Amino acid sequence: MKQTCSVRFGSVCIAAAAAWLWCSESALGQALAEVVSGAKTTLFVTPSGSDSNNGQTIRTAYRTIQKAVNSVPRPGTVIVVAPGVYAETITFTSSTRKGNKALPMWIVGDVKGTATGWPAGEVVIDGGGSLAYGLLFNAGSHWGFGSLRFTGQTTANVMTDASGVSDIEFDSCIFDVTPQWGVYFANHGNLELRSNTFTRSAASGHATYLYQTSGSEMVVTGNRLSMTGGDYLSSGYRRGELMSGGTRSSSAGYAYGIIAMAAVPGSMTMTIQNNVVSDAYLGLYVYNFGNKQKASVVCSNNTVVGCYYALYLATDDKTTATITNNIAGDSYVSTYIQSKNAVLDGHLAYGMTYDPCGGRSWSGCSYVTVAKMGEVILNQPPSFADPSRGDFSLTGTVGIDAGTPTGAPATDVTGKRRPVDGDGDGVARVDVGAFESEPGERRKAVRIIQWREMGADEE
Ligand SMILES: [Ca+2]
Repeated sequence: MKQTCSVRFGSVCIAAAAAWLWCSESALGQALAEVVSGAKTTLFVTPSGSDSNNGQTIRTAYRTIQKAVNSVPRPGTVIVVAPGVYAETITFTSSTRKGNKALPMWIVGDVKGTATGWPAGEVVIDGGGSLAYGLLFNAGSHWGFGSLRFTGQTTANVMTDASGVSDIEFDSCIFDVTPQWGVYFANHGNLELRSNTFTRSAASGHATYLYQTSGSEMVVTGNRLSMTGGDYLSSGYRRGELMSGGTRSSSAGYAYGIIAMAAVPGSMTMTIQNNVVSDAYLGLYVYNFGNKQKASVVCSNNTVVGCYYALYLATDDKTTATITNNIAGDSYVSTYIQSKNAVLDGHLAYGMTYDPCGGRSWSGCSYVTVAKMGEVILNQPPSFADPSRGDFSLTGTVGIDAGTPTGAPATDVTGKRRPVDGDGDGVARVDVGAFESEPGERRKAVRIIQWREMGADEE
């Protein structure tokens, strides 16, 4: 596939995927620092450690994360991992100790070096192009993972297909999506994905596949991904092309962005907010069918562009849905909603290659079935600050102060409080999309945390 190299260093192309390897300071810093400081027990893993140590001090650290996981003495244990490369698959089995709701376990990358005294740097779980998984859950509950980078796996960065895996959280991690899957979670219980970044340099691979069949809660907030790196709108998805003739699942043709599905025995809430997705076959897919009791979905303030389907949301009649303040644009089908008990409001749709509603009001359009249709802004393209670098903050007037308070998260994808009075009329209103803009704010450059060289065949 011909791609444009937007940034060069000498003769080396360092653009595309590289532009996506950034994350918000707020997400990386505070919450995980609190996790470390609140630990009941701390175990350490460093590149110079040894698995014959006791892991209880930095000087007596383990070498592998697996050894630390196997040695956890009690709930509330935090495993602090020093910057470096860890070439292993970390497996959770029925004999792995479980946390509980009050005292979860955490594995935290000490990317700033403050907890281990090591020089700041990434904490990389590296499959080396030969290991199938970075994390493999055959069992396990109440484990969290923060500030880790997963790269070099061949099948999935993170995998479970086992019932009984529940209350797993990923916060501020980076997933270099494998040629098949990034986060593959099926038949699991409660799951939270917060402030993670997904990148892809291979020609195939899906960011997520989430299908929850037990528990009561799924949270997917503040994640960012592009299936074509920084080559914004370079894929054929928005023109209705599937690319490379792929057919389904792990093949090249249908790159999934966020796939969030649930069918559980009890009551269920899904919260899908502040995600930024571009250039995928299915950008944001929310599917809530087969629940035995009442379910609710809040899908708000997401920015999804450059897809075949940008926002695709379908629920059964037991489910109520709040679908507000989303941007779904520059896509073949921007919006497909089948959710009888849904409210759709503050919705910005534009750049529809195929417009099933014929450019008219969406009332009565079979592609959008909801109980209550609020404001839909049609065919007014917003102006994004720097989308090829993942910065989809609004710089023009379209979409600013155009949202509804209903369903809006209290902060935006960067952690900024919302609403802000972005149009200067003295009234603070929520913006549509994942970013909340200041009036006349000079955009702060996103923080690039690592460049990656692109393969020659992609130049
Ligand atoms: Ca605003």
